[in-house]
Amino acid sequence: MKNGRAEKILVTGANGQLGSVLTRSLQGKYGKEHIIASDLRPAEHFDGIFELIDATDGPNLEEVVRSYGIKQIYHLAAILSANGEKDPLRTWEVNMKAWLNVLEVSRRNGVEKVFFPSSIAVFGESAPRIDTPNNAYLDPATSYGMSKAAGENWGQYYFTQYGLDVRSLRYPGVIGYQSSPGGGTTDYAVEIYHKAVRKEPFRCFLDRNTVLPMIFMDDAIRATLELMDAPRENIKIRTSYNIAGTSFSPSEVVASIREVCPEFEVRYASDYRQDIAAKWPMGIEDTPASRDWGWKPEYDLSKITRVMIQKLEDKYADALLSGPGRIC
Ligand code: NAD
Ligand code: AKB
Repeated sequence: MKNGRAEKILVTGANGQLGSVLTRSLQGKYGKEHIIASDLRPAEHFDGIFELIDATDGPNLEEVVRSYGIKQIYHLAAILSANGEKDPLRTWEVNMKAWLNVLEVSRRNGVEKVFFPSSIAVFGESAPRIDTPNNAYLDPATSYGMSKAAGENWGQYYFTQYGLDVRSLRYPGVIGYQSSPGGGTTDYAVEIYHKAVRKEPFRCFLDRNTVLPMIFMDDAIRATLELMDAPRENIKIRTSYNIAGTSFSPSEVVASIREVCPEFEVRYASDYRQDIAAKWPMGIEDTPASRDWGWKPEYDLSKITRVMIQKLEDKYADALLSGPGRIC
């Protein structure tokens, strides 16, 4: 906000799981006329300003940034971990090229603040898997994780070399009822709720005891906005901040769902995504985020389950025989 007037903000990857919810939150906070949503694909049922941008196309990105006089960019466009392993070189190419375009276009065109979503995927076998500290050694095992680790360092580089106010969070797996996940290793933890509410059996692609860090969408969005609102001098970490939400395994989420839907059926059939998950932390330590800008999560597993089931029951109510509130 400058002189009481909201600045123009660009969101890349705005059609995605996080991007679609973040865009609506930004519209609510700053006004629809100040938010420019963008993605590779046209947006469906979107109310607001939308531009088709392939973030790997620097001139296209620069033209939009100039024409709207963009002052902040939330760069969410990326290929995620599981899809990323199907074509690792393309994942590196897309994720790195898009991010370097965002940084360079920002530097050249007076963009003041940039958000980069990193991930627990930056950690690999050398980091402690329990309470992984912010400054643990990074040896990611996926192309996606390598692009996020390199991306964090590029963000820090543009901050130290050019003073660009780059801020970043390492999100755990994000769970929300508002949107569908886009090809990650933690996607099971969203799909499982949809299956439970639709009374369909769930085939889990991770082993039952694989504990991973997770965060509820509302916490993830609030963390993003709180980080971006914090005074510049409070941001001591310019690579990326760990943020913890909660941690659980597939069997724990199943138990939590069965408290509400006792008939829920699950079969375990792990695939290549189990190998990715096995090298990620089980829980991350986020003291720097709470110390520097006051981060505190609000959702644990039982609260996530309660809200997911309630909201998805509402969503599917028309299609379900038992009607709202009586799904299980
Ligand atoms: P998603 O896959 O749901 O959405 C990504 C969006 O980016 C898609 O709409 C896709 O069309 C778009 N996109 C891909 N390539 C593009 C390009 N070249 N130009 C423009 N748009 C392009 O992902 P998400 O879950 O919304 O994640 C958003 C960001 O947050 C990503 O950077 C991701 O790495 C990060 N993140 C997500 C999670 C999570 O659990 N969702 C966890 C950690 C980090
Ligand atoms: C993925 O599984 O790829 C994402 C992430 C944790 O970065 N959800």
